[in-house]
Amino acid sequence: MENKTHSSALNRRSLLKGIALGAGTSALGSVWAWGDLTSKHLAATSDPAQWPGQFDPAATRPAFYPRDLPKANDLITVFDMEVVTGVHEILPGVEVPMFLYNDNYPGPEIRVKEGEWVQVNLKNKSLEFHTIHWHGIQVPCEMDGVPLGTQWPVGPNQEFRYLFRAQPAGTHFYHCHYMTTLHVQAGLMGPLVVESDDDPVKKTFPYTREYVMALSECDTNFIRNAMNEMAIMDKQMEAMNKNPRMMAEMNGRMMGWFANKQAFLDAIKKGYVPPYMQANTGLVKPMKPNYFMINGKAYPMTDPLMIKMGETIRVRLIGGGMMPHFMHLHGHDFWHVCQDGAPLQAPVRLNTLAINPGSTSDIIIQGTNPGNWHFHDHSDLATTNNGQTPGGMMTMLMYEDAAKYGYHFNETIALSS
Ligand SMILES: [Cu+2]
Repeated sequence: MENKTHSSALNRRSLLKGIALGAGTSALGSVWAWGDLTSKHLAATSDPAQWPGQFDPAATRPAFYPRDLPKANDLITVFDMEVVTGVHEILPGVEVPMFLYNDNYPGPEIRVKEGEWVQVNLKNKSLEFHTIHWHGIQVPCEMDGVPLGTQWPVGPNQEFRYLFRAQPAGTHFYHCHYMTTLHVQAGLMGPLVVESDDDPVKKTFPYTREYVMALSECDTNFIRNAMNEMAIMDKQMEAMNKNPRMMAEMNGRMMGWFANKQAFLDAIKKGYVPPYMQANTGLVKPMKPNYFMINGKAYPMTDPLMIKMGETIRVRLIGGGMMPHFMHLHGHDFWHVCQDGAPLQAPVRLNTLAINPGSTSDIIIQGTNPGNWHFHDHSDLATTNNGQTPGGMMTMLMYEDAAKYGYHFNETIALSS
């Protein structure tokens, strides 16, 4: 088996050498050190033996007991996270009212080491309720950020301290868990990367650069309407807060909060009409997303992935929205190495990968084909800006040293085709 792989690699190299010779003595031929920069180079720098070979049924067990508390001398990394109401620019001229973690969409990247204690001080400077859910992290239950499930939602001017140990290693994210249809779409989502010194991806594919791409989409008409409705409701809430009797009367009616299932069923017997039985009261209406973003920006404002010939890069893809996205890379195959943070049983060779809502995928791209290459969602809807193509969830894999290999590129920005 080993011999067969080896000889087919040799055949592939000699075949390519033949093509280069056939091209004659062009300028391209003189710098085309294909064998050194690709096959030989990649074979020398990647080591399949470093990949965990054995399926381990106990792998889902947290490395540290989640309900432990920090000991006296343990180091705790502290992050301050403030939720504000602000404006996010998806594209020049497309400014959307949003809730923002630290005035940013997506929220700031949290990057910590596996096992490290993380404290996040959430301060709510908006007039709505919020939480933070640590998506994919094995937190103690009280830190899971589910309003009315594991904690009270954090109200205007209130604070909540999250404390947990960063585990397991891998690509994760965080998001608000209160009224998620609006709050996550309207800005409250950010990357969370847990690094490990014992990372099979880094060991197998020693990469020199990495990129994080949070994928999301939004219906700007829905967001604008909902944020306006919220602003009106917030004013009513403020008035109610000044009138405790009114607040008590509204509890369990307008908000629909009950102590338990029995209390809910008792209320129905007494004539309570749940919100979902009333016409047009829900915030969740059929969405028509019209902007599709990578790290909060749509094409042509997305950032490219930079690479060099012979370089290996890691891309962490986060499904931070409500739709799946089908990321396709031109001119290359890549290795799908992790899903939801954890290494796959074996890396999978692909050129298109579905990133589902709530899921993360890590891929390895190897610099083997100089040029500038599209990397985009292959669904036609997601490569538009408000119905205009091209746009949306699209970026480029760009070779910094492409000119050295005879490829010259004049940048053009197309806003309609
Ligand atoms: Cu929220």
